[in-house]
Amino acid sequence: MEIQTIRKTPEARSAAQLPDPDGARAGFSWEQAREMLDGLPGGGLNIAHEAVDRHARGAGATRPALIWLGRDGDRREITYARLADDASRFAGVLARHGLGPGDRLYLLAGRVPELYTAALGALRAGLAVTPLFAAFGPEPIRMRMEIGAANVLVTTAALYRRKVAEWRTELPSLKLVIVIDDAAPEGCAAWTTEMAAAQKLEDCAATDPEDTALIHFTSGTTGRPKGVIHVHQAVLAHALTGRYALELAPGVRYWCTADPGWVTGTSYGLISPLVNGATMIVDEAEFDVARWYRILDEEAVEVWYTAPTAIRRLMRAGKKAAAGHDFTKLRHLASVGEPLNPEGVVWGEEVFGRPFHDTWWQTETGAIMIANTAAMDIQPGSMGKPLPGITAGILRRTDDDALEECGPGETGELALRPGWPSMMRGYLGEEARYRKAFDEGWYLSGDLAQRDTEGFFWFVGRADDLIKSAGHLIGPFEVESALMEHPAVAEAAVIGLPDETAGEVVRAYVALNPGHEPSADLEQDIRGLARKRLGPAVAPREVSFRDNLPKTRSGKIMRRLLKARELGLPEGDTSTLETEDKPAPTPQGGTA
Ligand code: 6R9
Repeated sequence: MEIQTIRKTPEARSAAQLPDPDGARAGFSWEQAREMLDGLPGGGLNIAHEAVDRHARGAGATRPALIWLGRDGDRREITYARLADDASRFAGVLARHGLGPGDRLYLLAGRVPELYTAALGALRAGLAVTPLFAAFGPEPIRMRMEIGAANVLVTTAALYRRKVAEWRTELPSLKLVIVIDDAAPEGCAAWTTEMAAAQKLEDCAATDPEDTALIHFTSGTTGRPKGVIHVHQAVLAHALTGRYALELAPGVRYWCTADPGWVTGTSYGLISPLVNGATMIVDEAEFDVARWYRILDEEAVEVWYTAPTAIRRLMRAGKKAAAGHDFTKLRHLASVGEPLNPEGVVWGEEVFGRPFHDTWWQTETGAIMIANTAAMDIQPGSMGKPLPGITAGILRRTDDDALEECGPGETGELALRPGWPSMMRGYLGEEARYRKAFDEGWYLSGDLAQRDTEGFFWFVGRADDLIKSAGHLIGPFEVESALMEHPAVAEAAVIGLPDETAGEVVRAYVALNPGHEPSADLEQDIRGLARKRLGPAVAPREVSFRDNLPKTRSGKIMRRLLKARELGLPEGDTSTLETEDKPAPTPQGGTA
């Protein structure tokens, strides 16, 4: 189909929070943007204070902060005053256990109100917060809690029993486990008992803007997952980008479908909407076509932030599935996490009367960097333009290993000039890895992209082997390590193969140890082990047997060669496959 520029009406343009992104950039400074925040006495800054306390003390007190939709039909409205109250009480729970600044709290639960209370309470008490996916298996959970030396875990009894209990004693840093349910397993404290026994922590911890607030784990191509450090100051970027890219404002009914285990569900499913005084819809249930249309309609959602995998699944269900619903309240639709096909953008217009607005960012950037804002005309398929305060470039390496900017339409690595408030401050315990992400004053994103003559950015693919499956960023190494634990497996290689709905699916290739023969039973057994260890979101969909896997002379598995072969693509310049620290000069097929 022929995809044309989607032009915004003058009314839409003037109603937008950001009149003209190119114009707004010129007069913009982060210093001035600080007016959006309140701040603590003495120059301190705390995300929880900005997100709830200040609204709870003012005109926003009785406004719903969170509308919670339970899996089984419960519906609860929690006002800003109530949320601030609960968070202060939970901060008191932590203080009562002697926990405070310097300690680390992990969250492992579904999207229940306590998760939001715990995150805000911990920030208020000065702890660093790490949300994990409840769908993770025990292995990724344990690895992330070890790397971060977790001190407190908030979870459910079932998740604790299934995923933590077995190895808990091997993590000495973990002093306290609080389960949200009433009946706590041995060695755990119960949420209601703790909350009843605690005093509210009246004063917010006097955190400095540069104190660690959030640690989000993201995958790397090699080695362990990376703990990305974000500071309280990041809240300024959450505030501003939420307003400009998502049209958030006081009272706006907003639904972010992302789980807080993913950075999107924390930056834009918790902090940004609250800082902007919006009302967030939180749905406990997993994706379901009929349920989602009903929520958009019945909850009168005005701003919706979702992901291409979900959009594709809705598209697949057909337009009929949306029939009979009223979407007239919906003012702004946005997407993140994977390439948004032009068809998806246009489909938004057809079904909701509004196009989807693609946004681009990463765990490392902490907030939206490039976006199609409400006032902009949309080039379907483009990620949009850098927001005010953000400088982006497309770079390539010269023969003498320097960086230079590419011309319009040329593919290179998408890079950003550091300096915005939510830029990561480090990878936990991995200074060298952190430093490697920067060169010549640029942060190198690991994505390949192009910029056109009008300044729109277009995603091309990843420069490395990371896999994006249904929005999850998956490190092949972590999956390979789990496969290697199977006694029959001698070697494993994991790649992403294109998939119509999930974008990419995880596919594993294994070579067997002597004495083992390929069979359907063995395949199932290996896949079963991976699923148990890693959880369904990360485990390979399929495992194929190979006599041997392509390797470099130094013994590194050449995932990209495997992928090129699998997809029947040219194998390209294999010299680039030997190192993992340099982007390949050309995009790899199948990822865009
Ligand atoms: C927020 C988030 C980051 C990687 C990123 C890129 C991919 C994100 C995208 C996109 C194409 C977009 N990605 N947004 N690709 N178009 N609009 O996704 O963080 O999980 O760290 O993933 O996701 O490859 O580098 P994270």
